[in-house]
Amino acid sequence: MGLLGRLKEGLAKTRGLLAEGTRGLLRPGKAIEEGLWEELEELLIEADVGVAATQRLLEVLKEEARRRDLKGAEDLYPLLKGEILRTLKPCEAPFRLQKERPTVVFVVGVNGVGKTTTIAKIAHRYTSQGRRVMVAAADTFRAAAIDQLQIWSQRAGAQMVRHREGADPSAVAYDALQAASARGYDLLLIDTAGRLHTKGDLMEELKKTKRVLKKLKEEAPHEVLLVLDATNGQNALVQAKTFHQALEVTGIALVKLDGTAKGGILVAIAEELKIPLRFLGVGEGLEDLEDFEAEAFVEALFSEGGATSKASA
Ligand SMILES: Nc1nc2c(ncn2[C@@H]2O[C@H](COP(=O)(O)OP(=O)(O)O)[C@@H](O)[C@H]2O)c(=O)[nH]1
Ligand SMILES: [Mg+2]
Repeated sequence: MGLLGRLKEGLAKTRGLLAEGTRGLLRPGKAIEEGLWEELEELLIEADVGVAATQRLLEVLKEEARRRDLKGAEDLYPLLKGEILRTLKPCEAPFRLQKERPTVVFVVGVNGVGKTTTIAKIAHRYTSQGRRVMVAAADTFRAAAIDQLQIWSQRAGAQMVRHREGADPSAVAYDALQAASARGYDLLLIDTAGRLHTKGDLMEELKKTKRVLKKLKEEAPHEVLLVLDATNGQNALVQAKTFHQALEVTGIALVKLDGTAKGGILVAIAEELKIPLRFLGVGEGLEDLEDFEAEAFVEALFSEGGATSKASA
């Protein structure tokens, strides 16, 4: 399946809610009147677009409708699609390796969001391109977490640095960076623990690991990649704010976009955080990782694919 195909498939449920919902609402024959705005507002909120983005989208649409003296709701549909694209576009900044080796990616996020899986997918992408990838098991909280990363790195063809369970995460990260630098690895991905973000000590521990990396190499980490689970909806936004405040997140991977109708959260993230969206996760396999491209995303989101589609003109 092609790139856009997989993305389209992953976004099926979000599309059902957001695109088919708005197409149903903004259909030919329906007039622009007060009730319509309320219905549209409800729909956008339900699709997890978030309060801030919803309010702004409505303002822009109302203003355009006034300015152009629009009467039919169907004229709002392309405007909405265009405005969502404009909101997402500034966050389009795909992940790239640095010229100097290794590019260091510090991967953070709440427990269970998909950090380890995403690391495996990124590792796989680069080993497939002939790059040398190292992963660091700095989630030392449970032995099972270390073993899980080991299995994934083997499958992805990446080298792994591990210490025993309960070891100091900073020490693992430090050793890995030293090894990756000495041996000329292209990419170092650091896995971390994600016990509840409400516990202050997790943030302190992560901050410490970041400091330790910096001590060894001024530019490291090149990326603080926050993994967010799309199925968490608005809660993902809350997590993002907490992590960003503590760690200055430089990139986001939004995963589990498959099988959720909450893909609209991407619009909320773009509206409120303006942090580059590096990756989209659309499944549990090594290949299920996409770069975020605003046009492709909006196309996939508003396409009329599937059995329920009408023939497009
Ligand atoms: N459907 C789906 N599941 C995912 C995706 N990414 C991760 N998962 C699943 O989420 C669960 C937790 O992932 P894991 O990487 O262990 O999370 P971590 O605790 O943050 O390291 C696993 O069952 C993964 O298979 C995704 O993009 N789509
Ligand atoms: Mg993990």
